[in-house]
Amino acid sequence: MAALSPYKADFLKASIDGGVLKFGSFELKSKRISPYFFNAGDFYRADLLQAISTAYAKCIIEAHKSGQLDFDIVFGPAYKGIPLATAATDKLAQLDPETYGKICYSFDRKEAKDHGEGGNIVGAPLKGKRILIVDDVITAGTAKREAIAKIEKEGGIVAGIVVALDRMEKLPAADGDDSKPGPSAMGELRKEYGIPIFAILTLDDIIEGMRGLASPGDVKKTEEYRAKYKATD
Ligand code: OMP
Repeated sequence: MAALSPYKADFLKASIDGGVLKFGSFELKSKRISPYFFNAGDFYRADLLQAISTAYAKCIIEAHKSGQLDFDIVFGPAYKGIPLATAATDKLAQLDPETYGKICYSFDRKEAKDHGEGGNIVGAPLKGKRILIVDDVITAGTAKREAIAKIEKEGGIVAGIVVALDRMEKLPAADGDDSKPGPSAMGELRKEYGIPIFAILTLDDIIEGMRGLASPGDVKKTEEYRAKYKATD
């Protein structure tokens, strides 16, 4: 496998050094027990926020330049997506003010507000605009489906999704038998909505980059987890 590009390698190192990417034993939303966990809520220190916003911005710029992504608004689903989308918008304008100086951000409320300005959305109105969803992790894709539904209800057009980590896992089997091969959440979302989805890091990237940064035991357990749960696409 090719070495990680410099911005991905920097981001992985910052995530491990900052304790955002942890190794151990963690129960996921899906109930799978994972030897690693990425908690985007832990990017709360200024230098870590800089690291993640730089990585999102570089990933978005790369996707934009490749012609696969065009957008007007960066949308962060509540709660964890909110600081990520806001910081990414700020970083985009810092890195390339001419292209991204007028890009907007927006996010949703978990509870609808019925007084004051009301509504479910804070920030730029979504109606008729191309929306880029910025979120933390894709495992089964449920959280992204909810965000897409909210955006479409507001009249926005979902242009794409950028996440910090694609865990590359097969969707949980309907019959509970996880030993069979299966498609990924990312692949299914791409097909279902016809939108491009980008990840700063994938599980393959983590395994490639963690050697030297994590213990050989953690590398081995993460490889075993990948062998068990990696999707076919
Ligand atoms: P889905 O793609 O909808 O399953 O959502 C993934 C969600 O799982 C994230 O938004 C987190 O709440 C949580 N999660 C992590 O934050 N980090 C991980 O490494 C793994 C998970 C997870 O539970 O799968």
